[in-house]
Amino acid sequence: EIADSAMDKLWGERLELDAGERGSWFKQAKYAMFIHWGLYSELAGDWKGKTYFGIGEWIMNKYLAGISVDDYRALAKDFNPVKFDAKAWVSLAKQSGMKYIVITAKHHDGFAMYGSKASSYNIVDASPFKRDPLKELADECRKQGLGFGFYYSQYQDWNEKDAYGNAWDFNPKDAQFDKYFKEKCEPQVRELVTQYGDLAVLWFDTPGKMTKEHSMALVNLVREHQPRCLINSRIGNGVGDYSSLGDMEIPPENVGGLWECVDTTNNSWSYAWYDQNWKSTKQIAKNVISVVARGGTYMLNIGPRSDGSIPVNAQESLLGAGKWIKSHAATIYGAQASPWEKAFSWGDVTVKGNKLYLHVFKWPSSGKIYLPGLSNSISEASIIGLSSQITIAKEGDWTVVNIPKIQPNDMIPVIQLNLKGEL
Ligand code: JFZ
Repeated sequence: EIADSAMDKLWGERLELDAGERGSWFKQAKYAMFIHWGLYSELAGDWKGKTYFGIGEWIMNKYLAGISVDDYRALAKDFNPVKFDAKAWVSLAKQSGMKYIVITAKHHDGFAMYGSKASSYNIVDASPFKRDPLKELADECRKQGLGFGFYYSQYQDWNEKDAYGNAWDFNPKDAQFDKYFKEKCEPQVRELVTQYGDLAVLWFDTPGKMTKEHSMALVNLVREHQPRCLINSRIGNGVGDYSSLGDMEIPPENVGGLWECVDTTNNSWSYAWYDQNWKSTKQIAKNVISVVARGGTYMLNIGPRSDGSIPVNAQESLLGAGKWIKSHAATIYGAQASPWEKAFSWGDVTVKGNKLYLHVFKWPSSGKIYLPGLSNSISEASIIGLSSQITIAKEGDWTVVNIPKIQPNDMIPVIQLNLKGEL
């Protein structure tokens, strides 16, 4: 539990944002991979034999293990992800149905996971690995046709005494944020937007007390070099392109504007040795559907180990969900929010043009699905990928969809209704 009142405004706020034409690809993509990977992955939630449950990438922080800067920096000497395989990571995302990848270039701990000239505290210069894994990922994403983007902690940097939120004192009196900003933050963001090809997303985090000038300086830097790159709302001061909602939150009702829900495959962002709470294949598919049905994008995180391997349980759940998503692609990619604005007891609805997609999470044993207030008549009804018989009846204001009493053989069956006329 983080109690410091200085943390109050750290997370940022929910805003309705829209990037206009620049956001059109985002409305299509709908599903992305988030990756938290850094020196904290090496600790995996454990410091000197004690486990700190919860937010593993925060383990250095004074509210968790309170690791000194020197002790933490020493972790870099052992960071050697010999099993890292950009091709395998990108293939996993692709086969899971994800359309872009966002990875931690620098988290709050301040360690750059790429070759940075602006700070020698980076994987190429301070670790035995010597390679730039993020360059390899960027190139591989381009090769396999996925988008690529960076997470960058612009405000908190616990390695820098001038950045907000150093390891012991969140707001030291002699801190000169502008100095950190000019000497590390800006130069590193410049590296990221100039040395890795086209970026889909620059994902900032915990804006805290960022001034509008500082937020805008980063926005302008991104725009100058990457005019098509989207910026998330955690840049602060309302100047982003799309809104990142609170972590792991699927909103109960439709949300307008461009937004995403960020979530994890288990309960942790970074790799945690103890966390086996893996989401099932069905849960992941359900979450993708539910977020799309509310109007958003789902960005689902994995936490690779420090050796570069990805827990097999995470891979299996993702690939299982991917198999379902790929065989129901039309109901997810580019689909829009449910006209009913919230979920039904049996499932949830997405829309494309004059087509309604009824995703049935809990098959009703009555063999009937009731849709309230739909005035259109229906020209065609089917179950995607199956030849089951479906009939439609109207009972007053209700449209009754008559389906088989037994669930057809699909993890989440989808009933497609083609409407006559506009929705
Ligand atoms: C931030 C980070 O502090 C955390 O380590 C992780 O990277 C996560 C994705 O983002 O934590 C947050 C940020 C915002 C909220 C919650 C946790 N929020 O808005 O609810």
